[in-house]
Amino acid sequence: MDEPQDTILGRLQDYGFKARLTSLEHIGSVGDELLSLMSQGLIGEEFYKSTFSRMGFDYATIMPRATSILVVASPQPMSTLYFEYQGKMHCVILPPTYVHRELYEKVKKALNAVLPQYGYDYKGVHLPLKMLAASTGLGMYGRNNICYVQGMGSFFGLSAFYTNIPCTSDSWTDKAMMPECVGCSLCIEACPTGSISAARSVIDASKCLTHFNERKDSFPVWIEPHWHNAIIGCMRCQLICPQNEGFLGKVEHEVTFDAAETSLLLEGKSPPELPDPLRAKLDQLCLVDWYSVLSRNLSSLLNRRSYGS
Ligand code: B12
Ligand code: SF4
Ligand code: SF4
Repeated sequence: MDEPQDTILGRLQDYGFKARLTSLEHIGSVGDELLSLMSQGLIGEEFYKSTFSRMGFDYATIMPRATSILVVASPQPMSTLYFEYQGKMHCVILPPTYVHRELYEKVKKALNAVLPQYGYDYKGVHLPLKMLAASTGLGMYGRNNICYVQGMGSFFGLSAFYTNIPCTSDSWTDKAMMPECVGCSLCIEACPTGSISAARSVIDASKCLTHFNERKDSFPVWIEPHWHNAIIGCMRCQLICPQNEGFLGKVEHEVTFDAAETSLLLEGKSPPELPDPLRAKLDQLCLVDWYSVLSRNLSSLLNRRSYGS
């Protein structure tokens, strides 16, 4: 007879997710590895503090009865946004994972439908997700440091949950880079900021375009206007990757902003001042969460395009 773990993972697969279960005992080694990366200078101290100090390593306070960690990959294609500006329609990418509420709700719906039937429960937790996916064999790293899952390319969101599902067959394994990366350097060449390097396996996150366009500070002068390619984040190292070829045609949401809406966004009016239909569009796309950088990012993209650079 199948163990509960196999039945549950199979049921989640029927919902379109890929998932792995691992014992809670590995949580300490994830924390240790991050500390070691920091001591080797591969991740900065400030980045370590701001990103990982608020993560949920302390499982006892989150779910005292937890015995395992469930890592879930949920497919999510890009979305395309159309902005009417100066008499032209401009198509702009919203990369996978930013429409996060919808993604997370779908996973939770599946977990709620499956786990209680077998007498188990779960708690969502903020942990280093790529490390967990790679360490459970759910995915493999690309040279671009993005995680790839079979059948999804890199177009998916990851989430992790503490659970009390007994981990009878632990999926913990050595992390691996995709074999296809050997001899390939397309993402290195496509990265406008030089964040990816053949010499080190960890990207220089402090140079990544996403690092800058997700925060409010003005862009450093060395960032060329024509590098901007998405309303938030950057798609260059994923769009060029041959491993994503089969996943580029799908679009999750297509949303149009007319000239008046584009102009309100560029003005950076505060969300309560926006008309309800515009706020609803931003809300659906989870762009309300990124509102403080939206006007600057949109202006960088539209002006780059207007001047044709
Ligand atoms: C902080 C963060 C960022 C930072 C720093 C990124 C970074 N590389 O660390 C910034 C703002 C730059 C960023 C950018 C992006 N991010 Co981000 N980010 C995160 C966050 C919050 C933590 C990531 C983390 O743990 N970093 C720490 C480093 C040390 O972890 P790591 O990369 O896994 O480290 C290993 C590899 O570098 C590695 N390695 C690489 N190759 C190999 C090969 C072998 C064999 C081995 C052993 C190791 C190895 O060695 C390290 C240790 O093992 C997660 C969400 C979460 N809670 O996990 C999302 C997350 C990782 N981001 C995500 C995404 C989508 C992006 C962007 C693509 C966004 C976009 N479209 O613009 C870019 C991609 C940049 C890139 N090329 O990596 C997704 C990843 C989905 C996926 N398919 O991988 C996540 C999981 C969010 C989510 N909920 O889905 N991100
Ligand atoms: S572009 Fe090439 S090297 Fe980069 S992640 Fe894809 S297969 Fe690997
Ligand atoms: S997301 Fe963009 S800037 Fe960051 S590593 Fe990939 S190509 Fe480079």
